[in-house]
Amino acid sequence: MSEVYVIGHKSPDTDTVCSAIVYAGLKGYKPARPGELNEETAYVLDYFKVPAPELLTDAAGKKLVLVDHNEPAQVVDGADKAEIIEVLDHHKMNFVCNTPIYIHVEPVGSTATIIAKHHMDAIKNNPTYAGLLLAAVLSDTVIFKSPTTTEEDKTIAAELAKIAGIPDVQAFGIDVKKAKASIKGKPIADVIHVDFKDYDFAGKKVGIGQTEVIDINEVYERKDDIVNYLNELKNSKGYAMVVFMATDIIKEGSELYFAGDPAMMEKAFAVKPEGPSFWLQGCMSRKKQVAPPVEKAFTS
Ligand SMILES: [Mn+2]
Repeated sequence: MSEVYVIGHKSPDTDTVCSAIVYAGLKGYKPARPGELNEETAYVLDYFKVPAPELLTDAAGKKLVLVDHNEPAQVVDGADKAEIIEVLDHHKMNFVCNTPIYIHVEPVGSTATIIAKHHMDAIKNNPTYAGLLLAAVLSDTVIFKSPTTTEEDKTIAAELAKIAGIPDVQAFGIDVKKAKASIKGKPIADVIHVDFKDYDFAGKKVGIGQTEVIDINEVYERKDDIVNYLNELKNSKGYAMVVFMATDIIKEGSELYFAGDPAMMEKAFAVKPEGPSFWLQGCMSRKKQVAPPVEKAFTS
């Protein structure tokens, strides 16, 4: 049998990378990533002394397990010429397959939660896997502050922390988040693309990026750069709309920058934008609070 790669979404994040590593380890497959690690994930892998998965930018001819995504626009290049044998995810389904395959989706805060829940017996004896999965749960749920968080995420995180020997889950979560929660000195293109997802909403290409910061003022200082870049991206890459969420994890809200028709944003969020951005208190989750209303605005 040819080798099976377990791979997460483009602009890989901690959940996508750690889930790929652990699931591949449990199944005897090979972990891979479709792009560069972000600083947070690099911090986590370094913390647990785990090497980065192999970089795979063309999956043509490979057998794949997709973790933490299923939107075709987010899948590694070449996947249309690959054989996808399984999908393990916690996002809404936008996936069509012409043969029966294993699909496992649960509405929980991270893919890591699903893996931990169903493989706890094996993870019990592996503090490194437990630590990687714990970091992924904390990352995706923004230390349980995101509205995507479920009771199951919290219970499983507590169990993983015990196995990994991490006494203070909150403090560990803040260390993980801090690793990339600043945009100081970074090129705006990098800030926007480090966590950027493409969607197809009723045939329209929409991109939504997100960054998390400890202090939103460092974002406000670079407002003009952000707005110019979003407009340039929209016009050069054929987007109908580009949105950038700058999420303040302490204030628990996001400044939403956009390039596109303001009427669409008004339709989506019931806020009349008075410029190229607006603040949404309580908005932390692209998956739950931004992508669905934008999709609805485009389809209704
Ligand atoms: Mn995830």
